[in-house]
Amino acid sequence: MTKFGSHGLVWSGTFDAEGFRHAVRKNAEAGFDILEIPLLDPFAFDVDAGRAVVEQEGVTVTASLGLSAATDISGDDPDRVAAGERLLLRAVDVVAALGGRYLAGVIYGAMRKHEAPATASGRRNGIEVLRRVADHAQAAGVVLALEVVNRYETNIINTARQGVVYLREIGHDNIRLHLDTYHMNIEESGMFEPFLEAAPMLGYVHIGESHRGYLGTGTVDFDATFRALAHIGYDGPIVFESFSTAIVDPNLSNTLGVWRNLWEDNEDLGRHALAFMRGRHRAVETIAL
Ligand code: FUD
Repeated sequence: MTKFGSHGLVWSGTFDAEGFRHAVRKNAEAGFDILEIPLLDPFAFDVDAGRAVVEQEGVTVTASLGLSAATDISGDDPDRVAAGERLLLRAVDVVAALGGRYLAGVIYGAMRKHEAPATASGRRNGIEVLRRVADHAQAAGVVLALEVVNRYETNIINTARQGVVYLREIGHDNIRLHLDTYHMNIEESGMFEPFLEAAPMLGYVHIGESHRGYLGTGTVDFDATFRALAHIGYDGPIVFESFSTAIVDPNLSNTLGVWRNLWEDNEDLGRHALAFMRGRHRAVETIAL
């Protein structure tokens, strides 16, 4: 059975014990099976409090993050590369402690606008770190999923095809691809073929609209998206992601350029998103039968 989730920033801008519990409850009330925790600073996350929330509320979590300039593992500054490796190892430990199975997002380099292409040596640094982090994750029962994002957020992988090449280069069976319809809508030539191309490596999917607001009110071709997911028999997490100035995490919101208020009522947004995704998902399943 396909599991649907939502990104934590739909519900809360903070992920201390109180913010986390609030997000978990709202996420469950809206009917989602999974909550994705934005784990940009895993050292600030209170693991004991987090574990208590998970046990009390009975939620399934995943986590995602984007590295910063100070933790860019795909650069040429050894201190930053080492800091990035420490951060990723800690993020894996947090996910494992919460009983989660996936660490996703821009975990292969700094999530920001780069002013130049990645260097060959920087790219190699990132790959070496990822292999070690993937070993550590594998031992902890956590899968890494590298998110393909648009050109303003990485200079490493902007398309599914580049993601496949990159994963082959890394050559680690505990690293999967993470595709996001918002980014695909900017960089890909369509929404069907990239999923087919990524199929054998696809481990995580974000469903986001072109303006990152209500699903179905922008330009993303969700019919093609869900047809492709059904066609390849994708059965991993499908997580709704949306951002508005109504809920702000100063770090993540500023990095992603969330300057517009696309919604106020996150309960309505979440319920709508789940119904929308389930509806498309069922429609293509019915056709496939
Ligand atoms: C970034 C993005 C996100 C990000 C994650 C961090 O544009 O799409 O998935 O990596 O939200 O929590």
